[in-house]
Amino acid sequence: MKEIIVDDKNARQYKRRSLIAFVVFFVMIGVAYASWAWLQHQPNVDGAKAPLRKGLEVNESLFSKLFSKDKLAKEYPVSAASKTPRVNGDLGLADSTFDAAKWKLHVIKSKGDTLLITLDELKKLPKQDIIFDFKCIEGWNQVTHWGGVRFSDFMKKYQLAPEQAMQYVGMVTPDSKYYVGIDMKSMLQPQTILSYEMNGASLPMNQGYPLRLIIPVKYGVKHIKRIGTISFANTKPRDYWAEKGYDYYTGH
Ligand SMILES: Nc1nc2c(c(=O)[nH]1)N[C@H]1C(S)=C(S)[C@@H](COP(=O)(O)O)O[C@H]1N2
Ligand SMILES: [Mo]
Repeated sequence: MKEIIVDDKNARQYKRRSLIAFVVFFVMIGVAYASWAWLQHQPNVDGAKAPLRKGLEVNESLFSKLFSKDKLAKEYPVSAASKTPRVNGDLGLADSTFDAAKWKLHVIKSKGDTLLITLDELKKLPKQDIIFDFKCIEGWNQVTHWGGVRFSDFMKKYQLAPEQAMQYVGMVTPDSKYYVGIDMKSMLQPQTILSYEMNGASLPMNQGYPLRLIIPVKYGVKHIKRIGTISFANTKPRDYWAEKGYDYYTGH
């Protein structure tokens, strides 16, 4: 008799637990659906839902803190560089009215006045070569060889100290179709160059003639080809791929 009572109690307990598990399961499905529905109603910020953008921003500040000015990309011997580097991305390069002979780099200073700088003037500054593993977020990488002027030397030469004290650099193609925003710390890395040479020769048109950015601590998206204008800001300049939902920072 005693046995039966115990069994009965166990069975009741078992039934109750199954019921609880069942209810919890459906409540969780409900919560998951409600969260998803809520997210759909959140505004977009820079191409990502606001709460997710917040997550990206937390990542970003974490990375900027971990990232020190001395953390350089690995360099390679000239012999390791690809002879025929891959061409990827032509936004901002298709403008048929672009006249390479008339190109000048526009530098918008913090007070609003603009410097116009020719390629010959840039070539008079000390030349820096860099051979590094170029990485694209699409999943390919390649050792490539570039030459140009260090961004930090460029800032010194053109007396851009007030601008250098600002937090971000914005760069735009002459036709405004491609644009990047980059933190000043990364721009001032000694490996970051305004590049006018690839494999010791003038930049090919499709790789950004006459001037592109090479910034080895960042993924390919930030290496803007054919820079038209450089500007400075304490708020994030527009960034083509960040607006499509990619991480603004994209360092590695
Ligand atoms: N103007 C411009 N610059 C650009 C791009 C672009 O579409 N337009 N694509 C970027 C991307 S995604 C990569 S991976 C590199 C590729 O450089 P490459 O063509 O020299 O390989 O350029 C970057 N710079
Ligand atoms: Mo890329």
